[in-house]
Amino acid sequence: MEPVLAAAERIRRLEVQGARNVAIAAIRALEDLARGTGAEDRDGFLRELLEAKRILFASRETEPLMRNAVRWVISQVEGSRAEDAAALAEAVSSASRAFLRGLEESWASIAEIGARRIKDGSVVFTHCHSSTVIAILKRAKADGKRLEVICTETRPLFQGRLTAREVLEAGIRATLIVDSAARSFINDADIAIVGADAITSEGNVVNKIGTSAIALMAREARTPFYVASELLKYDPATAYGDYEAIEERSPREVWDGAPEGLIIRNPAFDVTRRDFIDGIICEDGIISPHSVTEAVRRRYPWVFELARP
Ligand code: RUB
Repeated sequence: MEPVLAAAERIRRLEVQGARNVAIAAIRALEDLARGTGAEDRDGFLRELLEAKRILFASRETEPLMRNAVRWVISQVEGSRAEDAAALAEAVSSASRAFLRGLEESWASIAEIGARRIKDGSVVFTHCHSSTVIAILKRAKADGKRLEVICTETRPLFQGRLTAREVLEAGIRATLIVDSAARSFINDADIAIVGADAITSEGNVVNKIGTSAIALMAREARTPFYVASELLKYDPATAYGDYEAIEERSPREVWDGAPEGLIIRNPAFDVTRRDFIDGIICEDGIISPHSVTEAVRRRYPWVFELARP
């Protein structure tokens, strides 16, 4: 279980960050596990995969893309006729490759569609670090648009600095602000685009803490607010009645050495209601949050089947 435990630890410690990178790391861990498996038969191998699934699911709780990915890879192996370890490992590997290819294609489509929504000369506001948003910004630049980016620093772990660095490296002018300055700068933006960790069956979006306040401010300032997300960030458990769990992280991330007895709360994510989202930029195009369940049902029906309680 070594590669899986190591990947789960890197995910927990945020050495791997962002929903898409988390899902990719989890898939790669399954491949490594399969390649070095000590299992002697199919049952033993499948037991190992299920244990890996348990460990990966527990690493960060608000990551449905990772859960959908792991469920799908395991379902492909369960559906294969492979019996010996080498054939089973090959089944994991080919399912993983297929999944990652699909993810890559979705990512490229989202970049292309999102870039079209950015008008020449625009100022784009973003929050936290989303590899999907960065892909849109780079694509807009490659398409010849002149643009600049305002990014929040994103307390407590400053993922906004990563965004600022990547935007600058892409040759795009970037301004970094403290989170509490968002209202002062949202008027300067022509469009706000953020990523997503989870999309619920009602079309609400879970993303880095602070996102919902930015959506409210954007509405008040009449700045269009978009979410860039693969449809596979949809959490089918929410369609079956569950609430999306919001990860709460260590208080030490907020204040290491705080006075004894002080209560510090550190939720990693919050929920932005669909009414404040102008559109979800996904591989199907720009869709209304209201239609997200139907879009997922059409394109990825297995998402619901594999998560059935
Ligand atoms: C990252 C975050 C990102 C989404 C989307 O939070 O909220 O906006 O994960 O990222 P954390 P991507 O740093 O806590 O993981 O578009 O890369 O999937």
